[in-house]
Amino acid sequence: MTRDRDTIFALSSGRPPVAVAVIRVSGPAARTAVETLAGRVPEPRRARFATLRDRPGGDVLDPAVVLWFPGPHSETGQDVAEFQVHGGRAVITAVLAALGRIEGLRPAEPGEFTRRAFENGRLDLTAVEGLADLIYAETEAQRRQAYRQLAGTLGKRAEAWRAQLIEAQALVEAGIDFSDEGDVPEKLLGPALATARALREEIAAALADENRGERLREGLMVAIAGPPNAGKSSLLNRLAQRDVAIVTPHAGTTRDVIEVHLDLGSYPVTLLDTAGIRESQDPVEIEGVRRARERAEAADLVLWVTEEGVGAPVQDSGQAEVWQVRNKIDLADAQAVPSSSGKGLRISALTGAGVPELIAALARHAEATLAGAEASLVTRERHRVALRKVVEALDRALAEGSGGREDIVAEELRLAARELGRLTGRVDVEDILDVIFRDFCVGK
Ligand SMILES: Nc1nc2c(ncn2[C@@H]2O[C@H](COP(=O)(O)OP(=O)(O)OP(=O)(O)O)[C@@H](O)[C@H]2O)c(=O)[nH]1
Ligand SMILES: [Mg+2]
Repeated sequence: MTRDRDTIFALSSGRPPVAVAVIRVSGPAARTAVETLAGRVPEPRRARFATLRDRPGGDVLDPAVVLWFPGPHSETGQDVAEFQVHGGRAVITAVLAALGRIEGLRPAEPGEFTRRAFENGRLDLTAVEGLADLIYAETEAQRRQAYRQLAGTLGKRAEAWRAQLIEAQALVEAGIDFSDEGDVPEKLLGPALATARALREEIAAALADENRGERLREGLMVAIAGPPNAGKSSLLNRLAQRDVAIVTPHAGTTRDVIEVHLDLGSYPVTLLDTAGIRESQDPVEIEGVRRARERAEAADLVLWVTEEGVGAPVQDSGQAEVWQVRNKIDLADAQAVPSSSGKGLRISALTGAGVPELIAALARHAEATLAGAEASLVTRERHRVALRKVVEALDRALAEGSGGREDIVAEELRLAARELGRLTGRVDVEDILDVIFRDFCVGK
């Protein structure tokens, strides 16, 4: 963490040209950066208008708003300066170049501001993940979920559990020290095991959420699959309301899996258009069909699209729930008789008949699957794995407790507390940090 001594800078706002660009600086030389470009350092947390120059008395770069957040009560825990400049490419380039010429300053790496916030104890690891989720949140439900995690719903709970476990462990260890004094150990072990039992139940309950938290974070996967030429890509385009996938009268048009993100009543749904499933000699199509099968099997829901009136094999697709969608009803004589159950839907991707009913059924399905998911504590596999390990350690502690092996009980409680410490990033996390911060953009 010696790199902490470097002062970093980056464009934190979006891709230029934009109205206003935000350039941030964090580190011990942040003050020098403000003095060099803007002259006087503003009062802490007060916006000040200043003319930025490439050096004191030098050429004017831009009229700007400057903010000064002295550490340790800043976002990164270090001195932080923020320049709000006109969001043109050349303005931004000139300001970044001027910063780069200052001794001790260098461009930030992706996620480096947040990483400093974590390393300086401003955010725990679950909050860091919540922050990443907030930036990538696409729907209202995802935003609320990310905010809860950033605010510490999981982090604070895990910390409280950890504190209780450490206390329980201390009781057991005290019992071991008094082990030649009659019933003292029993009096200490009993309460410790009671704590372990209560925590075990609470954590197991948090895990028994049918993966709702992860599903909301990642979006419900809905695969459109079926035989070639059934109108799968046409349906995708219709649901996406734009021309995402190529549609042609040739069977075997789609090869790659195409993804579209939809917001259905604030719930995220990822739609996948896949290659028509059939036997083929063409290696490209064979690969497309393989991918189609793989994605359909992993999806939460499969829309199995076939042509109305054409007998087609019914798909059996692993774990996923399957809805039969009969397309091209405009070609058949029959009127569209959309069903509201979500199953046995009849549509025309060409005219749009039956599509509103399909969307409504999907929205109801998303709601039924994801309702309440924002409240789920677990939003990532990482959390689930850690909490499972905690439950396992507590189970072992409880089993040993009845056998009177205090030393093993203490060790299992210590392991459980350590897992919770890893969850919030308090202990032993060097190995996972790169993975977590990799997802961040530059400037965050
Ligand atoms: N009349 C009619 N034609 C349709 C309808 N939906 C799709 N088509 C036509 O059917 C043909 C195939 O449509 P696609 O959407 O490319 O079908 P696909 O299932 O994606 O085909 P592959 O990618 O080859 O598996 C195109 O000529 C579409 O215009 C529909 O509802 N009615
Ligand atoms: Mg297609």
